[in-house]
Amino acid sequence: MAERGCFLVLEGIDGCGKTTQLERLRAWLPSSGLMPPGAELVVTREPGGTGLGLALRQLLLHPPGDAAPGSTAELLLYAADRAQHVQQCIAPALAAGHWVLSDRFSGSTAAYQGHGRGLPLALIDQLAAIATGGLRPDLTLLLELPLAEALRRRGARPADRIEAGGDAFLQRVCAGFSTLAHQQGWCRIDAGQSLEAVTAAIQAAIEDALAGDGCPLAPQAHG
Ligand code: T5A
Repeated sequence: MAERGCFLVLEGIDGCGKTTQLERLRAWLPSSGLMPPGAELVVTREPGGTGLGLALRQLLLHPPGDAAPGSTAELLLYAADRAQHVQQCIAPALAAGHWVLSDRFSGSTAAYQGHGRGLPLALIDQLAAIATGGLRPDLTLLLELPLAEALRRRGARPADRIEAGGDAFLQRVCAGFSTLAHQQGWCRIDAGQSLEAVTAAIQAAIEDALAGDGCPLAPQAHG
């Protein structure tokens, strides 16, 4: 049986550069010498890593007419997306020895619905345990960027429903991410540097985390 693969997650406020860095990791990781022979890299995201998830993503970010969810329904829809994502995509890939790199995971729910919307973090942890079946990332990398710079990078692109929550909401999310990183031992990356410097910092963090005994990496609290 193949050794379980490694599960890596990028987190951060909208516009911090996750998608850009994910593509750079997609190109770098398979040739980095870190992955065992035969292991493939599965690159995915939340919400929307499955067929069901794509439909939920549309409802969450671009709901039609009066279909916008309230905060509790929003929490449950993100949890449903994650449950399907873990069951259909992440867990089978890891079990087959492949590596999974996800743009967001449970940490986003704690930051946006917990710290941002003010829903109880203990409830969110319980829901995460149900949705993930206890699966945790081996390494969570937080791309930290001040909100003002994230908004500047978004530029004229229209805000989705979550981004439209306003600056105070997004500021709570930013602060929440930093608190979670501290509490849960995530790796913090200064995303305000140049693209190349951020990429180098991420690669060094992954190499450091893998140094020694390889994957699974040192266990972290719920990520
Ligand atoms: N959400 C998600 C929840 O509320 N709860 C949850 O549980 C989950 C899972 C998903 C939304 O759902 C919320 C959070 C989100 O609001 P999304 O469409 O998946 O949203 O997108 P975001 O994660 O918001 O991603 P974005 O595309 O908006 O931002 P990224 O991916 O962080 O940033 P990126 O790479 O697109 O870069 C943004 C711009 O900055 C430039 C890029 O070229 C681009 O123009 N850039 C840099 N510029 C200068 N220097 C650098 N170092 C740069 N890096 C990137």
